Amino acid sequence: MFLTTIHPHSKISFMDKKKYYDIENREWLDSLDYIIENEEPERVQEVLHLLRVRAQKHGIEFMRPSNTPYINTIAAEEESPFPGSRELERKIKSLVRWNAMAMVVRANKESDGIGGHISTYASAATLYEIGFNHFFRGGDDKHPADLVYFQGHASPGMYARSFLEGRLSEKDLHNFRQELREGGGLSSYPHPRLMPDYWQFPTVSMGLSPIMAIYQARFNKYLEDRGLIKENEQKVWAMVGDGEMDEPESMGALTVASREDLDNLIFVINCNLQRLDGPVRGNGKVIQELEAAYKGAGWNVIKVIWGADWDPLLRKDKNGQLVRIMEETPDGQYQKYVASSGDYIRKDFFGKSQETKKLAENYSDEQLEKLRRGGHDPQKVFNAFKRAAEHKGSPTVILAKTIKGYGLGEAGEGRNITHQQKKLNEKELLYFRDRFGIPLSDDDAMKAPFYRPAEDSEEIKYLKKRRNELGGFLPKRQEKSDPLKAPDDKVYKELLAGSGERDFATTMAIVSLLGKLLSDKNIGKRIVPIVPDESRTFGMDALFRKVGIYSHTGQNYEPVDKDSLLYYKEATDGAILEEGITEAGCMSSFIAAGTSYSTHSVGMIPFFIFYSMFGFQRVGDLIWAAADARARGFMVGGTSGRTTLAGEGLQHTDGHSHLNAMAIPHLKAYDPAFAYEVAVIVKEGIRRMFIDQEDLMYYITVLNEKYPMPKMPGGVEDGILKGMYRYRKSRKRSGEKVHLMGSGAILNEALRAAEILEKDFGLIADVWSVTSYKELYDNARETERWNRLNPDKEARKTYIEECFEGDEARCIAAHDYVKAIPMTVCRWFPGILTVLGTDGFGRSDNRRAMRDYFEVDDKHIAYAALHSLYLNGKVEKKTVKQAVKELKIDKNKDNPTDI
Ligand SMILES: Cc1ncc(C[n+]2csc(CCOP(=O)(O)OP(=O)(O)O)c2C)c(N)n1
Ligand SMILES: [Mg+2]
Repeated sequence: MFLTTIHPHSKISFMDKKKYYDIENREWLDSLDYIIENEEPERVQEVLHLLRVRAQKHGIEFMRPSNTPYINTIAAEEESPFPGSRELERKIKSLVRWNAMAMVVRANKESDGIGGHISTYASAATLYEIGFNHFFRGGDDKHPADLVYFQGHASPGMYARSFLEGRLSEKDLHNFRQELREGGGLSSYPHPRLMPDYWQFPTVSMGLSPIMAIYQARFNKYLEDRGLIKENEQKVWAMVGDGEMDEPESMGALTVASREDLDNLIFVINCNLQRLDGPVRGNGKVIQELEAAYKGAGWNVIKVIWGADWDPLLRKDKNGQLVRIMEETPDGQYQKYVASSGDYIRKDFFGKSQETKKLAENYSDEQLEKLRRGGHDPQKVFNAFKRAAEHKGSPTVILAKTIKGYGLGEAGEGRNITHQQKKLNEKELLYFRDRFGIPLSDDDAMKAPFYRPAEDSEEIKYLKKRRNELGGFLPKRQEKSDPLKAPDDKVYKELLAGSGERDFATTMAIVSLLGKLLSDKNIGKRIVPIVPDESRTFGMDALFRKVGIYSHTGQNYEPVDKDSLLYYKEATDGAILEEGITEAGCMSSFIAAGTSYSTHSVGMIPFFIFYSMFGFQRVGDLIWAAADARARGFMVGGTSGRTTLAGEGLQHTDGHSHLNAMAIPHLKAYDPAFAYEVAVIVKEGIRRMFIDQEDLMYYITVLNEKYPMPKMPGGVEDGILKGMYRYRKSRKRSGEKVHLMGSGAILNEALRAAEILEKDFGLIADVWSVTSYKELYDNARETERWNRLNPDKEARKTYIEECFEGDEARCIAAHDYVKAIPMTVCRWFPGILTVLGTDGFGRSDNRRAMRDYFEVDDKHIAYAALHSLYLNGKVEKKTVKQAVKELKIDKNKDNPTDI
């Protein structure tokens, strides 16, 4: 049956080459069809594999081995029948569409420029409705709720559905994006901080939702593997955009999901081929690009490209000409077809070959215009979701092709402007009404009213029944979790007692405390240490053996250091999340663990320990999202301080994470100097977050500089937590007085400066430990606000003012971060606060050299104190001049911020 007798280069060289190839193609395809019809799929795969190997042996590579043809993954004949009422679901979907559109149109009519998005949900409606009617579990006795990451810009669709479900009122919808109205309004996007009973995950910063979903799905398995929750069928769904896939966070963690066999994870990527400005891949094909990437990363990929109208065409496409054209047509051109007439589609698309031209002959122009994309076909989408939900062994991504602004017609369907479309004129509203059959008169429709059928209508009954059967409504967030029991106080004992003569670092203090907390009978199992490949840097390797590194599959190899005490132990019930070099991944795990009290009603205590420089500035947006998500936990910035981390230099030495931290609400930020301060802060954090259940996060910077840790003096706990306390009260009684405020390792510099000032210059110098400028700042601005709003009442004092009550001595603040931080509170200190800090790029050198360079060492603090007193008229000019000489202050040295 093969064509050996008519080889084009031999006997029938007269034949037109193309014709010959057509025959040859058909022969090959017929052979393949024969095997498909008569053998198992594995046999088909074997033959294809053999062909591929043979070709590769001759150096013929396949361009995209990870790509399948540009058609649906699920063949039409494999599909299961649709299990519900297509008709009723279509009607419900139309009503959601209408109300979602009306929300945006009305809000913008009332408040011009208030914004909102119509076209995103318009393209995704079928994906969501299939999810809501058939898959997304709401949580009941039998099944926990699925965790769904709703695409931020599709929020009007979610609100509109909740309106039909009777969960939101007309007034709620009316106040979309107008949250400050009386009675509140609906937040623009999913924000648990703003709607804590409704939204679970903040998703609107593109890329965060995919990475958070991956680590959430992994965390669910972690909880199962550690016996903290029962094994279950809970799914994590991430509903995301195709443009969003450009964010590095979106694609950066795909292999985590396949490596960990996360078959509880499903991504649904709405491939409407457009992002904000225009096409996602005008000259390429985003679905094919994503397929290759996801397949390469080990995901199960389901493409839903064509609706059922295409099935007969594809069945008749014997020579594969239609699929060839489908594959050769770039996305930009597909977008053009959306906005074109049937006549154009006939010529430009089907007209590319004789066979396809013929295929289109029996179709009217209107029929060609209406040929549906897969993502708008409920039957196709249902089957994709079903297969994804049933798939075992790997995560699944559904790539659904849709049209952005579907149903908007000339107002924006497939148009480049559609993302920004917020207003529809009367004609456009009537078009929308007709297209989706909304039962409104012309006059009514033109006012874009919200529309909900009667409670006992078929639509509402159906919709409620479906949700009831799936366990309840979504989106939904709950805060049900039992408060944890405080750890035994003995875990803090060693740190409170100090280290005697022994040099110790605050990093060692927190790691030692972490070890003790992990062994505590009350909360040991709830502690989740998270590290981005820095355990050894922080001396955490002792924990490897003790509690194990989590790995779903355990340890399938013999660790090279098995004989050592601290070997690299991976275990299915391991506690440590050793994420590798991904701060974004760690932060996503932090969010999953830190919101576990809500998502699983199981309070978990994450300790994310990282290189402080690669924290706030690297993953600041995820930290912001964590605060929005109401995550609770400890973030620990190790090797912090611009001059305290020796040797590493510009990219490593952190002198500003506390400045970033300042802007984050509900985040406590501490820069402790001593081990006992660390103990007091952690103890309080556990109490407030996990016993009193406040939605807070704690950021604690720890240092790798070693020095003897003092025993905790009496009565300082309150001050440690409020941000400062007097650590050393001068025993001198005569002389001019100064207060030296030190933080972190710079507190030691302040202590040495105090000695210099007392011994060599006859001053009285008290030394304070400032553990948190953020606390001081929060207290000061809140007090000031209260005073401003209560002019008739006696003014309250800020904590700083209370500390210096009746004491007018000048203060010098020195720390290892930028000067802007103490300056935020300088107003409440007596007189003028002198601030020393480490603005500028860091350097690699030893601590002494760097502290001299940045002017935060003992001598610069002492000098600044004298100078401040001179400005205040308390010491004479000659004393300052003498100090320059004696302290060897270099007046001509470079300004560290100039370089
Ligand atoms: C990190 C980030 N950058 C930019 C934006 C602004 N933005 C909002 S939607 C959007 C386009 C989204 O395109 P796509 O993901 O394809 O979603 P679609 O609306 O097409 O479904 C952009 C750039 C954002 N929200 N987050
Ligand atoms: Mg898009």
